[in-house]
Amino acid sequence: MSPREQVDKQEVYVDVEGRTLKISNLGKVLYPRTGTTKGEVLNYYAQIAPVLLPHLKDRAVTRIRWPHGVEDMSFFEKNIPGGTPSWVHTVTVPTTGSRTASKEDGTLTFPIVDDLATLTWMVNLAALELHVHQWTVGRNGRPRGADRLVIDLDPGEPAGLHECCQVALLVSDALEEHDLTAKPVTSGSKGLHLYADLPKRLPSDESTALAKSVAEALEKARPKLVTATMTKARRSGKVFLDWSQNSGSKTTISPYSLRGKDKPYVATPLGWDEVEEGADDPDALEQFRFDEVLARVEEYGDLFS
Ligand SMILES: [Mn+2]
Repeated sequence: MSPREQVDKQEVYVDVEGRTLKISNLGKVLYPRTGTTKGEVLNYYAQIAPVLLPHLKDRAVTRIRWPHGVEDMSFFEKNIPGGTPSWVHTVTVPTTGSRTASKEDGTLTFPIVDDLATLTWMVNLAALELHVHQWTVGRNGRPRGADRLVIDLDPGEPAGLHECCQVALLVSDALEEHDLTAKPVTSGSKGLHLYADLPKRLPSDESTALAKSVAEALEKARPKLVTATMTKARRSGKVFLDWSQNSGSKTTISPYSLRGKDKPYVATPLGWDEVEEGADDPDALEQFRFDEVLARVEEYGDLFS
């Protein structure tokens, strides 16, 4: 979809793995600060798909859409939108407790992004951010337990990525005591996410409890650097360990998803050597833009695999 005459048209039809998709407004600028167009966003997702799709596999996806670009309004979307093609795979789950935005029958129907056609269809709707649950969907189409744990490291100013790296090393050691190996990913926003594959699936309330106990133990051990409490006022200069994203109703930005920030930053898997450098040197690590992430994958492969 690169030829200029196509870019200038409002709508083009593209064939993606045998599906015909109508793609619109390729020239529309979605990131005004960098002039990044919807065509470039679609191109990023097409190029990153080989490493992104395995991490979206079998997971219900919540999207954040910016129809008029990142300087305009955005909205969260859980249910599949009207006009969803019949070939898009979905999972329907009951809405319980804190789950909101339910349909009248008390369920939510999420899309599952398991191929390039579904990814392209979704990104064409200006779904810049793809957020996934930590539980997966089984072959029978029903939700299973969580297969991984996530801890979200959110820095409270003036803390930043540097402090997140220091705390990530502590969290990694703490998880190792539970025989869990942490994998670091920049959030594409201010912080860092740590994931650990679970040796056996856990109900979401159990993985949440495990993450909470790790966070609270670290808060106790390093109270000047770490907080496990949501309250913003208590975060100043510290790193908040958000354990709550393991909840069955919550989602975290997927590795390799773009963010709807002022620049096209991406949630980027890191090597632990990079985290160590980031912990030593405040200037060593910054959030990565999409072009940098494509170059990293070219060079290192998928650091999250
Ligand atoms: Mn966060």
